[in-house]
Amino acid sequence: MVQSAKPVQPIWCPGCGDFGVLAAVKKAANELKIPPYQLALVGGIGCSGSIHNFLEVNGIHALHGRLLAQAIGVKLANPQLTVVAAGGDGDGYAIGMGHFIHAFKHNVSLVYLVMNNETYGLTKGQASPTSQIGFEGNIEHPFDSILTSLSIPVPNFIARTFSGDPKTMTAILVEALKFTQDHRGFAFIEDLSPCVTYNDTYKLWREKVQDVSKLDGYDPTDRQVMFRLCQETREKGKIPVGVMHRPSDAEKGEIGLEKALLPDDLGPARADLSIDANLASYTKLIRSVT
Ligand SMILES: Cc1ncc(C[n+]2csc(CCOP(=O)(O)OP(=O)(O)O)c2C)c(N)n1
Ligand code: SF4
Ligand SMILES: [Mg+2]
Repeated sequence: MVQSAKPVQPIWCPGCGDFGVLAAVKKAANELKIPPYQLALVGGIGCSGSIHNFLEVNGIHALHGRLLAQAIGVKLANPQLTVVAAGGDGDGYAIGMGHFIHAFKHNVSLVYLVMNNETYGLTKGQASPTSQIGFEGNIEHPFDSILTSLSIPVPNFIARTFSGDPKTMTAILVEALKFTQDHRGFAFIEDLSPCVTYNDTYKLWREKVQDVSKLDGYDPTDRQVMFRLCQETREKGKIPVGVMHRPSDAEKGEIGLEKALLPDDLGPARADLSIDANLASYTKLIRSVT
């Protein structure tokens, strides 16, 4: 559903980590001076996915697990928009997992922001793909989105942030937004965003987060190094946060899929489809089928 109404007050529980994400989106958009009409926010289904209702921007409430498909459609329809897809860990890593993996490969220039609270918040706290063993009877190992994304050899931007550190989160979001505005491809950020009602992990995550940029050998242009650092950090019982992949200068350039498909920057939303402007093409098309 495309939203045109004025923003409303957040409906989140007081203290929900998603407030930190909302504040970071506002600050980053202000810092980059993105006017509301240039920003499109595609929300998933879940507490997190309602974020677009609380900002005066172009907003779409997508189907559960399908926000990336819709966000990609928005960017390809109008590549001049800055596009952010925002949803939960259930939305992105369960029903939406197929779209998640393919988004790295498609490499369309948009920011995908996953608010990971290790639970299905909206439906009252069931286990999600990132839940720890023992949470609500969960007996499966938690999924790690960063290790997965580092294993896909496409020059995407990859990061993990924590709602308890809004300053760093805003700085990383600014970098990710710029990356997509420069048509450099897909930018993925997983934000650790505690659900204070069903899985309050604030205290635990404060103790566990490890800034990867402080680790010996940190090099976000080298996937192998970052995979090893993240894996070692996990084995020590810590959660790696920070920028995990930032393509090297050699990989720079306008390589987002929208550039390959629409080199003139004009998507169908802004193209002149009038008969006069396209008479030669229409004639050619009709002749080819008659
Ligand atoms: C197709 C479909 N399946 C299931 C649901 C029920 N449902 C609504 S939200 C949700 C999960 C929300 O969890 P998450 O994506 O982690 O978001 P959170 O609420 O934690 O922010 C589910 C399973 C649905 N709305 N649509
Ligand atoms: S249920 Fe959890 S995720 Fe949903 S608004 Fe409340 S604290 Fe946030
Ligand atoms: Mg969730």
